[in-house]
Amino acid sequence: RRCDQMPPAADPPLTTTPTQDDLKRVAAYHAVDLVQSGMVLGLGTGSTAVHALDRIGDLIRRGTLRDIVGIPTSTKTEAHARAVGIPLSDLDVHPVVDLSIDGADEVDPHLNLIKGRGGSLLREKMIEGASKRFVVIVDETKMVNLLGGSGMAVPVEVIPFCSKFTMSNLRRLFSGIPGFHLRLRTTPGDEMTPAVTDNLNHVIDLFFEDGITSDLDAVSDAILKIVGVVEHGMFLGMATSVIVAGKDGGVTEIN
Ligand code: ABF
Repeated sequence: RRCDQMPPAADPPLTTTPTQDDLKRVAAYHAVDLVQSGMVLGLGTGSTAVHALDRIGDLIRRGTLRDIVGIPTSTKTEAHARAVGIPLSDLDVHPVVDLSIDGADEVDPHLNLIKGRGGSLLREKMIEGASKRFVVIVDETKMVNLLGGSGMAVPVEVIPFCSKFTMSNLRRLFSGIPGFHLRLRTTPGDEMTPAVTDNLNHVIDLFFEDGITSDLDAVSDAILKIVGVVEHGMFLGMATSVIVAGKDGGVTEIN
């Protein structure tokens, strides 16, 4: 892997003591430096990606970026992109995406990712998988040695029909792994109601206490084989590069 220090983005927005949100913004601005007029862009979801949306909208308004088409990875992103003036489309009309920019929950040294804490993993995977280039933007807290090792769940999107049945099949699949547990994601503030994704599905969060120590592709295949599973939040071998903003103000691109 190459690891390059990046020069400052066009408008460094940092104050003297950067907050985590400042770092997210720095990573996002660096990624937007890669955007060129005429591109079809995959627009990510989450608190890091939102800075990229704001920046793209700003550059469109200033006339620096022209003829941009954005493909949003969630209804939330769609609304935000519309509000900041990014023209929108979808994969049916634009099946090839030039560049996608999105955050992640965890990034391992091989640039494998866990995504989907925000519940948008299915559309993200479709759009980012259709991208010639997929640039991930994170602050340094997202870098891990082993996926799942920071206590982050691997989200699995499942159809709502008998999701408890699907959950037992997932439990059985990982029953031999010490410290493994799982739970149906619920709506914030209402533990009785399952959370519902943009695709009207449910999410089961898988927790691997010591991180995922077995082969990631094998884990991925095994999850996808369970009938009722729609997709999971492990994005393996998909990222082209990862832009990491550090507390020391340095920005690194790993590819
Ligand atoms: C989305 O944003 C998700 O896939 C991922 O869960 C999340 C990262 O969120 P944040 O940038 O808010 O930390 O892309």
